Amino acid sequence: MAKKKNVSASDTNPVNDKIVGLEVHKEDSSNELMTTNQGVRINDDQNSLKAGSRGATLLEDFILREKITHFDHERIPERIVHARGSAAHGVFQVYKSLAKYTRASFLTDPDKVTPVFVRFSTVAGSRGSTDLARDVRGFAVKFYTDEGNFDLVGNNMPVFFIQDAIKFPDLVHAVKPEPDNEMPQAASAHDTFWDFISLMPESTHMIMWLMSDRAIPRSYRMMEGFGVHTFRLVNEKGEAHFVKFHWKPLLGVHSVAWDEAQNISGKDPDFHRRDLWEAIESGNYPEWELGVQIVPEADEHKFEFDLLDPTKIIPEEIVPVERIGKLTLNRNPDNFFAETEQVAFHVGNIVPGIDFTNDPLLQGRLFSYTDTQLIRLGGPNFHEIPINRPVAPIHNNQRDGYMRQTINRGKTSYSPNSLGGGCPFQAKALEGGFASYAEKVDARKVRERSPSFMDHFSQARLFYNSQSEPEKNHIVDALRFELGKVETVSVRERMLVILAHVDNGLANEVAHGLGLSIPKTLNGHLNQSIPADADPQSYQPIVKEGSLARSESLSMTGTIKDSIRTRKIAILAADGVHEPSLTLVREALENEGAIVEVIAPKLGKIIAENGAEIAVSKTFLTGASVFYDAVYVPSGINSVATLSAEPAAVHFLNEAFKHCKAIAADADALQMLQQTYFVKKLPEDKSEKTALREGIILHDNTKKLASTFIQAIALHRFWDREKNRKVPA
Ligand code: HDE
Repeated sequence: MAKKKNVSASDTNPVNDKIVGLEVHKEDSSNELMTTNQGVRINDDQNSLKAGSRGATLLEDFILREKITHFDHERIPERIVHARGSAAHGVFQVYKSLAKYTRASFLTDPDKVTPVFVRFSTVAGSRGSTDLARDVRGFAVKFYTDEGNFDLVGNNMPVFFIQDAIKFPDLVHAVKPEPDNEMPQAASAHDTFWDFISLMPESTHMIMWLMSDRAIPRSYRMMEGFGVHTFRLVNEKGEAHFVKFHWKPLLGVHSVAWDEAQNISGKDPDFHRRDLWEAIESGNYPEWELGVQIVPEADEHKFEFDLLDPTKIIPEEIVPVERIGKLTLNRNPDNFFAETEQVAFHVGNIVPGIDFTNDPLLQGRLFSYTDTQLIRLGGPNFHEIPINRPVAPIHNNQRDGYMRQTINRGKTSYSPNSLGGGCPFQAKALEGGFASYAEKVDARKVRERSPSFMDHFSQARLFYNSQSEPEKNHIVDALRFELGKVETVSVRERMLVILAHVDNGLANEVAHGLGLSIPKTLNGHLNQSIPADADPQSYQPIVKEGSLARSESLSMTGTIKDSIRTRKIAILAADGVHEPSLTLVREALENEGAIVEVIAPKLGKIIAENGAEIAVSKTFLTGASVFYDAVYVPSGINSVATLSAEPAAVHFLNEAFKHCKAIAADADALQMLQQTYFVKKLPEDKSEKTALREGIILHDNTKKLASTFIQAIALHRFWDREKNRKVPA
């Protein structure tokens, strides 16, 4: 049990109870002889057994048969949603006891280090699809607590498309590739998705998030996570509070540009996977703080939305997020399939001190996750797969089934029993036995939606109004892109009506891009998701204004922008580069924790002006500006001349400009910038203020350049550059 502080999150070779537990299952072939699965040593793994060297292969070749049979069965069904994912091990530690709210041991003992396994994912694409799809990201955390596994199976957006689990198969059928031609892959920009959405106004708030840059994160390490549903925390006395869970990344919340995302998808579809892997390998352990919004039970009905409605947030202005602990990912898996693919999350895995609410989406999920693992992992014993095993011991009367690993001893597998001494015993609450929160239920069985769920637009509007100008423009662009890919005009028009309920300006701008106008009247009702015998009127959205005009935390503008830690910076150079400048800037960046790579016309080394040799990381063929957060061009007459004549180098800069990244160049490297299309937009003065406004740093003093460049990179992007939308690159 992880009672003692046995690991520090920053250990370079972190060990915790879960890691130790996994150890016994590991295999390492170094210096070993090859065997069959029966342990028989293999003498020839190159040739099958034949009747003569040119003869037919013999059926008796058990080595060939075993190898091929295993191979034939190496694939399991991919997850129906969240198929594409990447994961890592880590630890969680609470800052101070939350005993006032919960009895969960991992939330009450600040000395306790709880092992975790976290899987990030996209939703719609297949296992091999791009990381940079416009999509929701899964953020699933398995806490191996000493009281059993607690899974916080969340997303990087705080709301969801639908309010009731019964609509989930419809939503997923609509967003997945269309069934006749299996197109498009990992994309929502197609008719069936928008057809469904345009008939389901409850999805409007989520659509605002999905069309925002939150759907194209810069890194898994730079996105928020949310439990989405309202859960309950229950303390030792049995008192409950409602709770919403948040993950706040310590590197801030940052996204890429849509054009950049599409480029990355072609050049490195593993971009997020690689980023996570490399950060952990290099000791840059990703960190998040766990936040909670706590609401007393008595306040359940005090909000202008329903706490049980998963299409609503509790604005942070109304209930602040209290940061209660830290998650650190500090170890990559050893084997993708065994760990990342076979991990089985379940929103229903809770521990004493945490409980559910009646959110109808959550209630449906409670069924779905076990059910899906049964087919995906092939039987009821998936909890025995090493990555899924709790660190807490398991004792019960469940037995047998496919792939059973545990060898249960004794005669009794039933309870009550006397032959087995009554074992295993039920645990009293004081012994840590789970007791469900005794919520009072007194109701009729109905298939209905509560009227308190019917305000579908006020929070969508709150989200839109809380965005900065560039963020709003990105939403307009995203909608124009997505609806532009929709071929059915009536679907586009229905969406315009929905958007008009959010903001007329938004709807008009999207309409303009689609060459349409917002239809005056809708053919039929806004909400078409109505039971056959219900009054359609009672299912129509309630259109109302929320009391809050803006909520700062919904915009990424105010996120953390004071560090360049783990940011990737390209230095463009060729033979003849001025080595002292290159080295000074490189060292200044690296001192701040950035990762610097030299890009040159060819691999190997470049010879600097002063004869120094500089190793090249990538060429213009293997590197691209979309892999970097910023770019620097050092001086050196020959280097600058070579790069200026190299179209790929000029393109590199043009693209970095287009994607609003910080660009620095020594004054002597100006010739290079003169080849770019943004030459006319170069700042006129060299003041730091201008440089930090424009994101272009030109300086003859390399030291000053470096310090301004560092501040500029920390600002992430200079979205205002997009005001002039003529950005070819
Ligand atoms: Fe999931 N979801 N989901 N989901 N979900 C799955 O379980 C489901 C929902 C989420 O990295 C599946 O093991 C239903 C909301 C994540 O392995 C499946 C409903 C949220 C992951 C399933 C929802 C999520 C899943 C597919 C509506 C955010 C990936 C494979 C009632 C709070 C976990 C699997 C991983 C995966 C069902 C809605 C998050 C089919 C029925 C809301 C992060 O069971």
